[in-house]
Amino acid sequence: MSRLDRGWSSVLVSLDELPVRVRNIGADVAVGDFVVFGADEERVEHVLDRHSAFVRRASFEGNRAEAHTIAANIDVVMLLHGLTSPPNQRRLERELVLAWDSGARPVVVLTKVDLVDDPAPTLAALHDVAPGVDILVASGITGDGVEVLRGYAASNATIALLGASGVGKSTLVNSLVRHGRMITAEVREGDQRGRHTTTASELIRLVEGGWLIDTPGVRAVSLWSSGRGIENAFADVFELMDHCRFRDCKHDNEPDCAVSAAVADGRLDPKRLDSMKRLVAEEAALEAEQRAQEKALDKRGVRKPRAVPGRH
Ligand SMILES: Nc1nc2c(ncn2[C@@H]2O[C@H](COP(=O)(O)OP(=O)(O)OP(=O)(O)O)[C@@H](O)[C@H]2O)c(=O)[nH]1
Ligand SMILES: [Mg+2]
Ligand SMILES: [Zn+2]
Repeated sequence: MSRLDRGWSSVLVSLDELPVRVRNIGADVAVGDFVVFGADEERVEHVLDRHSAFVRRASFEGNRAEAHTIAANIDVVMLLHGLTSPPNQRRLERELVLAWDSGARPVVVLTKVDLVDDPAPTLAALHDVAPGVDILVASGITGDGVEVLRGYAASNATIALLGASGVGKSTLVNSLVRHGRMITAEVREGDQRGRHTTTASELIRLVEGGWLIDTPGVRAVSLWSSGRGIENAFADVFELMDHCRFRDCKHDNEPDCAVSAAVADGRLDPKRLDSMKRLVAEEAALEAEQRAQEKALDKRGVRKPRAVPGRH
């Protein structure tokens, strides 16, 4: 599935033909999905199991917890942050939880390196909240760092580019494919906010092999699936937790708490600990909501499968 518009899926049948447009009434499809459609090319009939998927909680529709799959069957998730804005550690932490839960490999890309004198302070700030994750700098305008990014598509991998509106996702896609295909637009002077230029996710082929998925900028990244995302995204804190005296330590005032000790001597930012606790609580609340919803559906006898992506 190469592009998703309201009610319609564009499906690539072969590399030399234009995509076929089919209706996706009732089908839960996302860009990157492999789908089966009827002989009459009318509608998507079946979506094949995904090996990975980047799923967030959809913007609140009433009170229901709904999943929104941004991209499916991806190998690498590139989380883009612009160097022209102050580093947003809290946003990156959230994105990393979702990225680890997607089953794909997360990579952080700091864009617009041509516009700053020294990317080092931002790099350092984000490095602290991204243990075990590559952080790269690039410019979609000058092409700096783009060759390194292209390397992540080796062996025909699929890369999804995610990030707030205006960070330069489409500009980077254009630079990676070497021809200006995606439409881009200038950010607002004062606050660097984008204008939500890209409105549909789209799959684009790299001539040397591999695929890119450009996505519309999202403002909010709310948690959805709960696998080992938090554990991976906060691997540094979990490592400390192994050394607390009590297994059920809350890291508040307990004696021999390795986490509090790390906060006290400056090895762990207390804001990062708070942030992790908030995400754990958000995940617990979501799980409770999902359970309640499933129960309600069971009662009415219409059980809807939960969109939890498969893991490697
Ligand atoms: N100087 C410079 N400008 C950039 C770079 N990347 C993006 N821009 C500019 O930033 C603006 C926004 O870029 P887009 O590529 O449209 O951003 P986007 O992330 O696709 O935004 P949405 O589609 O709205 O989500 C455009 O004016 C780009 O020219 C970069 O590396 N260097
Ligand atoms: Mg765009
Ligand atoms: Zn503790």
